[in-house]
Amino acid sequence: MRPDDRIGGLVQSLSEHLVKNVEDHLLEGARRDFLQLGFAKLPFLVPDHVKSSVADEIESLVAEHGVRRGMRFKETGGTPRLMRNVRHKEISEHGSVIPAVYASADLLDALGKVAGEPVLTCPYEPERYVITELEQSGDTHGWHWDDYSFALVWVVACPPAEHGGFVQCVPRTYWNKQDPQLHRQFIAQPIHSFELRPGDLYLMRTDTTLHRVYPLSSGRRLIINMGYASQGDLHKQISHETMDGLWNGSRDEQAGQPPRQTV
Ligand SMILES: O=C(O)CCC(=O)C(=O)O
Ligand SMILES: [Fe+2]
Repeated sequence: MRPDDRIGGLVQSLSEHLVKNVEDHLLEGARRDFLQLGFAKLPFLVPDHVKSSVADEIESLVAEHGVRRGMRFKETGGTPRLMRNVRHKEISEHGSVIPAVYASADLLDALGKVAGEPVLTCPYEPERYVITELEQSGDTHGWHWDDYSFALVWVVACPPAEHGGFVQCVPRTYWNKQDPQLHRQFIAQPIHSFELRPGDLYLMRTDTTLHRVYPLSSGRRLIINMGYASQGDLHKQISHETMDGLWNGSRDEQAGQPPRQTV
């Protein structure tokens, strides 16, 4: 089979699965979670063989193009990012399954039912997809918000919660990049925590949900984050300090200071 036919076949079988197997009550349950928590697990959204093809591509991209990073951002209160990444540029140059699945019209349509509003491909390309691997003790994607409204995260590897790697979030919070006040957000509202397993997907309202990945004590966690925009995002002035810092080199790295390993 030619590569293009294989990718076309995968996108087609994702569409058929979404139409035939993903019943409305599943999307309605996810919609309720999403409204209440800013987070909804969607393991049923994608058939197993499409998950495997995406996972295989992620594994080979991280092996070939993964770059170790350690950074902190004042815009999120100095929280750490200790991880290995593959950026949009390398994924779009060397990947084929991920870019095709990302743009599937039927996938966007299903996500729109969970979000309760249209879910659009991200106008800022570096935020479309990023692979993140946590591989060392203390690795974490520290507390932050994202610039765009939605993230669909596909979990390829994740340790049991005893070893960290679960997601925590505080919905209905607003990002003031000049003064993020993380402690005030934690005091004002409860933090919700969710265990994830390999094969899970989740959708998060990432611009108004403060979130992080609990630091790993052992094991390995590998995900791809697919970022999507709302219609409102298209009219906002969005600055990209944390994304540009994260994926183009860090201030800590540039200053030659290894980040401290704190939680
Ligand atoms: O790894 C995760 O589950 C979340 C990733 C994330 O928040 C991000 O890439 O912005
Ligand atoms: Fe995020």
